[in-house]
Amino acid sequence: MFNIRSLVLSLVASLACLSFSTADNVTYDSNALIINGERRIIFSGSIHYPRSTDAMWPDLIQKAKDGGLDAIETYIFWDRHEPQRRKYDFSGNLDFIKFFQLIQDAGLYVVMRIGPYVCAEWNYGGFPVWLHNMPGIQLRTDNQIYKNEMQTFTTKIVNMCKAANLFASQGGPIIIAQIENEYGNVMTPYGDAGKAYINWCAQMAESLNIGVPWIMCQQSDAPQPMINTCNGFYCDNFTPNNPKSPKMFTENWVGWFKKWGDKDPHRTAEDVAFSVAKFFQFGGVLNNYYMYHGGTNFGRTSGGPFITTSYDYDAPLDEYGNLNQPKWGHLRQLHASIKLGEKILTSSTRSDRNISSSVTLTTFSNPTTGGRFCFLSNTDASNDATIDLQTDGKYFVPAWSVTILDGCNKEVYNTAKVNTQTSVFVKEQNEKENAQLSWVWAPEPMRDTLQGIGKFKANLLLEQKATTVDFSDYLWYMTNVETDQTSSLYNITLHVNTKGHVLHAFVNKRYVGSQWATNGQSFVLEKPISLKSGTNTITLLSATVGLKNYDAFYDTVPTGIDGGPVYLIGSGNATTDLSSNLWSYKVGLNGEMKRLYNPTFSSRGKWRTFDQASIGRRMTWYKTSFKTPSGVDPVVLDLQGMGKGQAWVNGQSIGRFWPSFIAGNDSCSETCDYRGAYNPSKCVENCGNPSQRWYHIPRSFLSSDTNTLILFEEIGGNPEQVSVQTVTIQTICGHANEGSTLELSCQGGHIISEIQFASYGNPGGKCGSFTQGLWNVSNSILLVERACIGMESCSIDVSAKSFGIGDATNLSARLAVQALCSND
Ligand SMILES: *[C@@H]1O[C@H](CO)[C@@H](O)[C@H](O)[C@H]1NC(C)=O
Ligand SMILES: *[C@@H]1O[C@H](CO)[C@@H](O)[C@H](O)[C@H]1NC(C)=O
Ligand SMILES: *[C@@H]1O[C@H](CO)[C@@H](O)[C@H](O)[C@H]1NC(C)=O
Ligand SMILES: *[C@@H]1O[C@H](CO)[C@@H](O)[C@H](O)[C@H]1NC(C)=O
Ligand SMILES: *[C@@H]1O[C@H](CO)[C@@H](O)[C@H](O)[C@H]1NC(C)=O
Ligand SMILES: *[C@@H]1O[C@H](CO)[C@@H](O)[C@H](O)[C@H]1NC(C)=O
Ligand SMILES: CC(=O)N[C@H]1CO[C@H](CO)[C@@H](O)[C@@H]1O
Repeated sequence: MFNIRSLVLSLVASLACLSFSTADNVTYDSNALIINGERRIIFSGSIHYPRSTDAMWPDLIQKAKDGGLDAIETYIFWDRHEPQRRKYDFSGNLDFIKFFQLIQDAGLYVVMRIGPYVCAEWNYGGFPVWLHNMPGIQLRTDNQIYKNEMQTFTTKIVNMCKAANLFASQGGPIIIAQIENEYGNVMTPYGDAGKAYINWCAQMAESLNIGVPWIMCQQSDAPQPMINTCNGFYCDNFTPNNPKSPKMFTENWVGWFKKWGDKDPHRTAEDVAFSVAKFFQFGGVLNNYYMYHGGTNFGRTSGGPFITTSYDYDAPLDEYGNLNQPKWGHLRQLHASIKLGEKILTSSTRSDRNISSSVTLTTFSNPTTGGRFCFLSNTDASNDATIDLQTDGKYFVPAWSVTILDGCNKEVYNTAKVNTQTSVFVKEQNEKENAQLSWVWAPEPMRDTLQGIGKFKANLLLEQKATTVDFSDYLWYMTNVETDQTSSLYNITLHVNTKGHVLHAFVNKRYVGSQWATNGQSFVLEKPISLKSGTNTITLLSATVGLKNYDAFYDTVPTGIDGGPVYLIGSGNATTDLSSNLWSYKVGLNGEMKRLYNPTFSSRGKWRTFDQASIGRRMTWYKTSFKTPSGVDPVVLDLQGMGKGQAWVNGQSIGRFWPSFIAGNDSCSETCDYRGAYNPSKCVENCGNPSQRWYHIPRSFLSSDTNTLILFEEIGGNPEQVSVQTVTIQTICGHANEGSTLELSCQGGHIISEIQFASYGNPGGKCGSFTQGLWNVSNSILLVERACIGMESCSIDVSAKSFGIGDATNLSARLAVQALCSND
């Protein structure tokens, strides 16, 4: 049948296309992304829009641009956008269209990784849990029910982008899109169905006609024309499966994620730069930092089990959006240096010459223009090298570093020579009104559940996420046990097998104990209990702490008591199996249902005066108010002293907290050697302290004056220690070599108020403990003070001339500075 409406629509659509003369044509070959005929190398960085607030986006995007990025990458988070089937949410920090438009306004491109499986240490890998409950469904395989849902969601996202003209082919910023995610890593157990699924993904994606290339990461058998790409710490050895595909590094892990109980990960700026430089040395075309800004897992979005609320990732922009120096600046200089060679790198033949077993000179030369660009790498993890390139010069290449030679004869960058400032942040409490917060508290109403009264019943122990549909972290399992005169009532053990993540047990309304496994996996709770004659009520509260997000069939991994078994073990090991008793169930906490976390509804709670007895209570709500700290510095909540729970500011969740979970104290060391292959246990910090003590309160969550803070405490803590603080840059340090410029900068409107150390000569030590060397220019401090005091930022020429000792450049001379930033 002739369809006049679709004809009109397609006319309108083609007219719309015509009117966008700025449409970008994105193609590629093995050496370049080609945008409107221009051969490009692309630096990109991951910023996940729901891990910050829309108010933070413009600043993050600007800092990414200032850092020398061409593009911003993000996943699309299905579980947030479709929390209930066919009920969508694109509001607030889920408005990815606005995020993309802001990126375009800043003049940057977008790499859109739809997934819609995203992993990302995100709750359930980004899948909505209702998907799991659809009858007959199997996720990430050749299953029609799943494929229909995936196609419906993917098409919706693509259509939203098309409607807003966001694809480069329409004049928009999106230059690349991704379907699926790291499927190749887990594909084998899915067998032939997995292979069929990945082919279907490719065809489905292609059929959406977006006019820009599609990629699949970690998919070595990616069906054409999908471009397979690499994720890891180093990808210089990676080769795409099609010789015509550009070599792309979709996830260069700049640090690592953190779990409750973990130390703080740290990957050095030198090693990240080494990884990137080597990638371009061996023909890389696009490098994406995962993450560029990691941000925060607000609410219950963290994956798991046991991913922390902070997703800082040791990224170039820290959790709060501050420059993480020297990483941000060192990479910025790297980008500028590689871009010097962009034309040559994207249009030349490459030749490698092994100078020794660990030193390689790579030369890109353009036969037409005669232009040359070189990388000189030293992959030895302990020995520096001095390389004589004859007429092209002599170069000192430290161990585990790459030197970039513009024109093959001028060192413009070395990955191990850091010329960027280090910034040291402090957290401080500075509003006198907030010095002593005054609290009230309310017990979580548990009368019903402690009496075994739930909302529905079953003769088995249910799997948790299928039962709660992840509406809450909490599921109550309750049953009754009758004892007659002949049963023994004492010395009984309650024995519960659970798949995790945390379990609290009560018998006859009395708390008998809690337990969890250090890794969030299965464990057995065994507690001595006493029964009474007659009816006894056993109440078990199971809590999840982020649903699993990775591995083959991860989505089917059970949580909660799921089948148990649950036993009562009496004298002589007489065992009563309660697993197929009649169990009563209730999803969530009464306080959650009443929305006690929301100031508008919190009057539904029975708030009581705080006294010493209010400290250390399990299953307790706490409420206070605080004044918004002045200024623009990021605001954090110091939850030292609290146990485990969730925190809300003015009704908005700032995430789960668990500061009582202490990181092990065994593997931190004072020194961190950037040399040698990185792994997440290398250079860790914060041993023996809470895995996460501070929790970000985005300023957009705050009112102009007074705010309500509400905590739910599950295991007991002391709110008297809680404090509202700001994150302020305090000390900045810089270290630069002869011939370079040392740039120093405070952030957030602060100025340089004191030069604590300055030495032009051969100073030693590091930030916080610089020392004078064997020689120095005695008025170094005066010269630096003159250039910097009272300034937000300053730059100093590191040369003999500017330090007044003539023109003779002393190649070994360096300048080290330590300065204080302050408010006035
Ligand atoms: C896009 O560019 C490629 C070459 O890079 C060219 O073959 C193709 O015709 C161009 N397409 C459009 C629509 O301009
Ligand atoms: C240089 O050495 C590496 C191994 O260290 C080898 O893979 C590569 O082929 C060598 N390149 C040349 C040009 O000899
Ligand atoms: C319970 O066991 C302890 C030893 O484990 C024993 O001393 C005590 O008498 C027992 N109580 C009863 C009531 O059986
Ligand atoms: C009860 O079982 C435990 C562990 O299975 C065992 O160590 C213990 O000896 C048993 N006790 C009796 C009295 O059988
Ligand atoms: C490290 O932790 C262990 C147990 O967590 C403790 O016994 C030990 O004293 C701690 N060591 C230091 C140096 O803090
Ligand atoms: C240059 O550096 C050396 C040490 O490497 C030092 O002894 C010498 O005094 C310096 N020269 C000048 C002109 O400062
Ligand atoms: C070895 C040397 O020259 N040290 C000098 C460095 O500068 C300070 C003043 O800033 C002098 O006190 C040292 O003697």
